[in-house]
Amino acid sequence: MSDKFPKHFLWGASISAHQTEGAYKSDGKGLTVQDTRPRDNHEIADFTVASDHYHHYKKDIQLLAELGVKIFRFSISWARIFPKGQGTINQAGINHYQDVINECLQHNIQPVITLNHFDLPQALEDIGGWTNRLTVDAFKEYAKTVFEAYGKQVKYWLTINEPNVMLLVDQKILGKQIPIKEKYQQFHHLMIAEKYAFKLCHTLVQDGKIGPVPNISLVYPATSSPLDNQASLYFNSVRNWAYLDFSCFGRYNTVFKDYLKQKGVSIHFEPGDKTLMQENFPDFIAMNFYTTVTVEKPMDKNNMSEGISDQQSEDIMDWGFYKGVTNPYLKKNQFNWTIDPDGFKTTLQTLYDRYHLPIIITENGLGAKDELTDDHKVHDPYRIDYLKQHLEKCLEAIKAGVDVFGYSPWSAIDLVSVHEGMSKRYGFIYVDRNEKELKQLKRYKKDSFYWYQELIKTNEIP
Ligand code: BGP
Repeated sequence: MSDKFPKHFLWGASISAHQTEGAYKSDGKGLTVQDTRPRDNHEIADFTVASDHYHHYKKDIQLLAELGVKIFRFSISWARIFPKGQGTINQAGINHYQDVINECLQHNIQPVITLNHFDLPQALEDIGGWTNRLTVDAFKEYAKTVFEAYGKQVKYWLTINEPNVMLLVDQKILGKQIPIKEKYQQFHHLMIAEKYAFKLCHTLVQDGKIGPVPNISLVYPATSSPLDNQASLYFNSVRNWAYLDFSCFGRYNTVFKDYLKQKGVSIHFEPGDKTLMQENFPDFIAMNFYTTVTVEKPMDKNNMSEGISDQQSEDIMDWGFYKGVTNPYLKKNQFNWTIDPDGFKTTLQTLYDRYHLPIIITENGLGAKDELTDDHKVHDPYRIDYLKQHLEKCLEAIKAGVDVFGYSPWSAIDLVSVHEGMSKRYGFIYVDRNEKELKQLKRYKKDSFYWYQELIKTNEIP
């Protein structure tokens, strides 16, 4: 087998609505939990402007066409379609995404649309958010509306971005602590909402394909101690498999159920949930991957609190179950996330053998403090290096039999990072957010843009 990727491999680039669009109140959009989220860190740039993709989408898509991508992954802001989360449709919101889709198709780029990426409409949060079962009904209404509006043109759909991270392990994303009893009920409601999305997509979108979007960080035991191995089993089962087992097998795994039992939590099922979950399944898995984590069994409760962010091993803490530790074998990026291309290959192999579904990588990339030079260049060899190493391992996984049909790294253009604001950039395209430039938000191609362009053109890693 050559070093080329499969013939019709879907090369792409990804973004989400709230991290790029800005225009947070324009054309009838309602507020979302990301607009109202408390920001304790002034490094976190506000989302009201973000990269102003809302007004720059034509330019951005034109740049993506120049890059050569076959797919563009973006999310729809639910609150642009339903400003109150449900009820009256905002036609301006429908029209906006129709324009974006048309623009993509004109450039032979297939949209891959995420239904919801961390930005629940605030009006639904006000009635209890995902704790309230009515939010599932509102999501059904929203999903049906967008499938009907765009289903003739858009064939690839993603459900809800990373419910596993957003709810189970990283409360920073929502900017608040969710009481433990609500947390797992919310998770169940998200799982049920996703099952409705599978069902609606398969009913309403001819030839439509839909998949879950987990963030997977493979978990290693810190040592060969049986207890550390048990800690990694629990963290893997909760963080990585609880979501996908429900999505792909229609059940929660026994380790997750035991974890809930030990925490004294139970999940309430409504009549009909069991049938729904056992009859509706995805067509593929859309995987987000950045890093791996290493855990040990926590033995000393002194000075330990519940972890709040899980991409940095040292922040992980769940007393009685697992505690994150430094992995001495792995390098880290500027933001303390481990870099683990071999772990990426292992993850792809593990995922494929567990679920037997085609995989598309919908996020992978390096967040860094990029610098714009005086002559408007961005030299980002570290990003090229990260992507190259991961793609080499991806190719090895494909050669070993894993069905990977696309790669859509994070991110197409610079955007507001969830944890670090604009100081952490991922894009192939630099967005100048200098005070002076704020009105224009000019775009500049980074070195990685040209590298990725070459890769797509040749279907081979340069
Ligand atoms: C994923 C999210 C993205 C993105 C990414 C990087 O979990 O789906 O929205 O933000 O993580 O995280 P950060 O922005 O904190 O670097």
